[in-house]
Amino acid sequence: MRTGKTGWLAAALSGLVVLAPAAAGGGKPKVEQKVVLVKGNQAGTNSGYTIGPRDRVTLNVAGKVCFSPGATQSCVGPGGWGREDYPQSWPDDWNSCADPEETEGLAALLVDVDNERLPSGDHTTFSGKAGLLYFVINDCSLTGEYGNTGEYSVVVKVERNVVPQP
Ligand SMILES: [Ca+2]
Repeated sequence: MRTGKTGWLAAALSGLVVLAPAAAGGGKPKVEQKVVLVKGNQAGTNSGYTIGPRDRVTLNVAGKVCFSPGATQSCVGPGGWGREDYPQSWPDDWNSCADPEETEGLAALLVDVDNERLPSGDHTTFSGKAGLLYFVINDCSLTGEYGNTGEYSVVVKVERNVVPQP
């Protein structure tokens, strides 16, 4: 009985010791991580993270989005289909509408923070941005005749307050 009580007290105290540095704002930086699924048929997907200029964000992206129904050749990774031959290879898709960022790959995964966009590729790391972290599928035809299937799976890692103030 007595040993049990001491054991519990020791456990509680060691818990306090572990928590103390974080509560004091020192120690190891805070790291948050989760997987966000970005559907190919949705224009924007909220990551749920609001980031600050001193946060470092690291993204690792897997998965495929198919930008034209029933065409397996249209299935691409997060870099999308190259712009150079898009009009020649997919004339009907190309004619249907204007994509969000016409310099980036078709159906590529774009990162959007406060309307500032950059391509994620398979992997990217950035800092110095502030706002809600969104993902955008770079395709104007998300549903219907030229609609999309598939999704990207994004491992999002946010390290809080690890870079100097820009
Ligand atoms: Ca499409």
